Amino acid sequence: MPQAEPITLALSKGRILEQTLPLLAPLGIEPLEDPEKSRQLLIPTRRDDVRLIIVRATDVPTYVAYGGADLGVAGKDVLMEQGGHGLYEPVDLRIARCRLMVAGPPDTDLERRRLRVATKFVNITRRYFAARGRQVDLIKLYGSMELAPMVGLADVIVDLVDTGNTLKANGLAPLECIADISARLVVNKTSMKLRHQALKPMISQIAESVE
Ligand code: PRT
Ligand code: MG
Repeated sequence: MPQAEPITLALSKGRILEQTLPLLAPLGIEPLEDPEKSRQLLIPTRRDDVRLIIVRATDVPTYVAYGGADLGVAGKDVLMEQGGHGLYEPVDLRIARCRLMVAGPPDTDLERRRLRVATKFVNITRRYFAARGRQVDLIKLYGSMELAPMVGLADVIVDLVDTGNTLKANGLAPLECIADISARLVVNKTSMKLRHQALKPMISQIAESVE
């Protein structure tokens, strides 16, 4: 009998990988090479029915939604920003936790007209301020958001905050919390139907690892 395609799980390097592997170990899902060091992006595990793929954090929902992976781990920030279309989100893994915040110089008047907001989270930011009836000018950045207020590019930023050290080092303060963030297990909707027998127990076991 031909062996079924292995179940493919999409992860991103860094804190997601680091904090997800301990949740997978009890299921026997342990990479055969160090994904953090390997140049290979498709990594076999101790289970021959499961393999990992290593992609950019922001690409995880795309791989899973289009079936390039059956499962993945993505930050709630990424899912909120992109919309999470075509995905089930069955488990809050409670890892890679942080907060999505409005931050700026401590004396910032958030009610000022046409507040200039620099962020990579343009969709979340637009929705957040629109829901409060505040008109803002959005400036899309891809990184180093903390710099924008210091050089006058923006009044405030919307970014992820964990310890707050990055903000503080750049003379900024947290001003408002938009959302508490953690990583979620995401599942392709078609896989969930067609590979239910294999995926259902795996999802339950991962959920148990979280407890
Ligand atoms: O780094 P790269 O551009 O390749 O991708 P990425 O930044 O999307 O990946 P990664 O691994 O940095 O983040 C993956 C996910 O981890 C995010 O989508 C979040 O869900 C989650 N996460 C948790 C964080 C943080 N905590 C976090 N602190 N992501 C980023 N940060 C950054 C933040 O942007 C800021 O620059 O850390 C800095 C703030 O940290 P503190 O501790 O100084 O407040
Ligand atoms: Mg990063």
